[in-house]
Amino acid sequence: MARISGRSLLSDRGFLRELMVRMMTVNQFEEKVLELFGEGRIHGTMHLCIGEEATGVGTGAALKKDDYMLATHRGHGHALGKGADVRAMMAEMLGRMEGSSHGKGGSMHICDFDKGLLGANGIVGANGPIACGAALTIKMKKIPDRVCAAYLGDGASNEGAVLESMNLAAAWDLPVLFILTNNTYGLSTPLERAVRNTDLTQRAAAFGFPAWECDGNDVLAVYETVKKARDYVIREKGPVLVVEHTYRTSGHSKSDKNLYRSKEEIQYWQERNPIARFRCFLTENHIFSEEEIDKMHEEAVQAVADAVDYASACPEPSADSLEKDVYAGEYAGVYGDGFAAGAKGGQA
Ligand SMILES: Cc1ncc(C[n+]2csc(CCOP(=O)(O)OP(=O)(O)O)c2C)c(N)n1
Ligand SMILES: [Mg+2]
Repeated sequence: MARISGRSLLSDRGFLRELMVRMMTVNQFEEKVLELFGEGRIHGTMHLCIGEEATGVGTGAALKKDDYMLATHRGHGHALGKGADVRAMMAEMLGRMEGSSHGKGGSMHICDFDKGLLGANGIVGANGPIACGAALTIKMKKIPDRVCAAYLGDGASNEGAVLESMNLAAAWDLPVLFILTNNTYGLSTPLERAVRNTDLTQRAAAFGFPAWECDGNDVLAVYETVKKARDYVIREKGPVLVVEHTYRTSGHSKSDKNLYRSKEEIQYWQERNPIARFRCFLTENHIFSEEEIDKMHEEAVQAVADAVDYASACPEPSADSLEKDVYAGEYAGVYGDGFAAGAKGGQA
């Protein structure tokens, strides 16, 4: 089993504990929503990040609270990693009023503005342009020490909108941190069938900005790499790309029958999952005992169980609120008078 980096962090037990509890919470959240979906309590579809827990948690830990962040369709771990409220997320999954989008969005519309999470997005690649907008706000308002982190998948990295955003962020010196989670598949297509050049860090070089890559199943490597990249964005006032190599052991979405990959391949990665690896690291280095780590697991189980109890007791949105919270019009003022005038005139 590959060694985990991060020796200099060994003495910060509180931080290491927090990383582990968060990864376990992401994992428990995923297992629980899968169960609730099976019981018919969650509608639509959802994309789980089982096997990728270190990417959202390691990245989120390296971002500051006020940093903006945009999650993908596979965004539960991104959101929880940034500190999003578990109860509000579960309420959203169950379609309740107390959900982060008042129960009208579900899995792909999780947001938490207080934590900088501007939203998850079901449109593959859309985070690129939105990140440029958020980063332009940071730049124009001269907000100090803030970046906008945009998650993208390996599949999304071939979208025109993403490549155009990378160019724009570079040309306009925007503080965008592109976080590319390379889980080696875009739906059922392996990376090497989608591109000739599988070195995704070279995307950044093409547009004139730096990139770093890391083992995305090693939570400390992710944390250290994103921290270094964030520092660069702040110091140099321009974009950076981080490529986090990982693997999704869950299916692409609820309808995936896993026909494009072997059981052996999935099992290989299950054995290298980030939570098991971090457990080994913590016990082998005598930082925590097995019993202490079991307690962390129990804490995560409890947090998710509490969220389900809370969400189950919340009301569903009423039928007469069907159009509320759905269209941009009522928020037009947020974007300034120009947008509001356009919206009223039917042109927005
Ligand atoms: C613009 C757009 N095209 C296609 C889809 C359908 N779709 C949903 S997820 C997905 C694969 C995305 O792959 P990747 O970016 O690698 O993210 P991953 O699912 O692996 O996390 C596709 C093609 C979509 N939602 N949006
Ligand atoms: Mg992918």
